[in-house]
Amino acid sequence: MSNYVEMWKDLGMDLDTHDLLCQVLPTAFGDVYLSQQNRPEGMGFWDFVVSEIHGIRPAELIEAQKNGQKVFGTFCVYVPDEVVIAANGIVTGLCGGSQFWVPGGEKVLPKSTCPLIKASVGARLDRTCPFFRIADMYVGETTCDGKKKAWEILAQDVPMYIMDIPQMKREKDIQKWAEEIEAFAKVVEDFTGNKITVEKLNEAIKTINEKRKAMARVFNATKGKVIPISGKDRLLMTQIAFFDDPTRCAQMCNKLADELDQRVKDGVSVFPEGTKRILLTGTPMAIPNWKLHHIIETSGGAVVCEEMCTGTRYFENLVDECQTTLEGQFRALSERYMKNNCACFTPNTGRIDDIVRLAREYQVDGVIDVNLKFCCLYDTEGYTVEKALKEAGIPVLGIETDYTDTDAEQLRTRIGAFIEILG
Ligand code: BJ8
Repeated sequence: MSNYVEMWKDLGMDLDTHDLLCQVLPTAFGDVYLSQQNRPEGMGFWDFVVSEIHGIRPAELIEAQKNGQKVFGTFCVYVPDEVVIAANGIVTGLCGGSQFWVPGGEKVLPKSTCPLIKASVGARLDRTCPFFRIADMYVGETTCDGKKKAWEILAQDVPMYIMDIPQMKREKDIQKWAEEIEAFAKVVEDFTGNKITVEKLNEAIKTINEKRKAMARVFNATKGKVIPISGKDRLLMTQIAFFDDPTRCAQMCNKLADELDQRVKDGVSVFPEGTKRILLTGTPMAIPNWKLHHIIETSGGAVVCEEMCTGTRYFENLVDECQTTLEGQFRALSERYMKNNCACFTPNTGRIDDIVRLAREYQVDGVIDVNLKFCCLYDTEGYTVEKALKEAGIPVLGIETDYTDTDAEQLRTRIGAFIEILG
């Protein structure tokens, strides 16, 4: 990584501890990513971003702050980026995906909290993540209990706004979410000092729709027999999409998708024929959580799609661009975001339908339903997911894991055995 020490010092980071993280990341990335053969050239952009992960984008954000822009840190795909962008703000994802941050979270949270929450809180409290230091405001949501309580801790030293998400999807819930989005828009206007107009919001809606379409193109490339990109590479693209500038993200994804389309035409696959096609479903995989993809793709499988928030839930469904009033736009945003299917909703039949649909669209041989330890929502929903898949005649394996490597060998054995029986 280039020299960003002065910037990290100014951000009040714990440099000694942060150095330890900077030392392990390149090796982990080399082992998991650079060891792959015949990667698309377009992945060079994402490799570069990872090599500068705590430098290049944070430096851009700080520059933007100097020019008067505000940075909003978010933790969930229900928070509408469009509203922030319409007020000339910037959104950055903040979810932690490394075991490195978990002990810091465990200092204040019960050990029986999901690793995603522990890592996110640890990254903030240990002062080892520049994105947490840079964000002017955090935006939480009332999805799961662990997050709700974590917000109270994070709110102690950063302005925190919490969106109250409905737990069902009736008409009145969709209307309620539209009202929550409107209330959030007012907070964003006050915080940035910028008015959200119909024109600005429409422009922001189009920007994020373009990003969604570009990401969808990359995913579409793995629907056929030829698999031109590994699941690991596609996951990296998705993980970084949460941090990057949305217009640049769309450009880079489109460029990658062009290359993948050409590869498909030329019959260039990154996996040998007969590799088993896997759909992953479950809890999100925040950067740098590459554990499961790596195990699957070095055990005779290829992850061709993720029904996850770090997957299809992030980009499927567009926001209607034809609304001419703010009220109509807030409603259109609500309708799109409420099509997301998080396990915090009840009933959540939309997610079950999505999984079966995606399994067919991506012609998978089997589904792996993954749960982050202590996420009781996805764990419980696993029962319905597995039942539906069995009824549809699609093989399924349910697993639970965390960010440590202690279960890696056991997972390798179970996943290897599952892949063995497919087809
Ligand atoms: S929309 S999945 S990003 S809430 S894994 S922290 S649910 S205990 S991350 Fe999520 Fe939004 Fe839902 Fe997606 Fe809680 Fe479960 Fe942990 Fe989770």
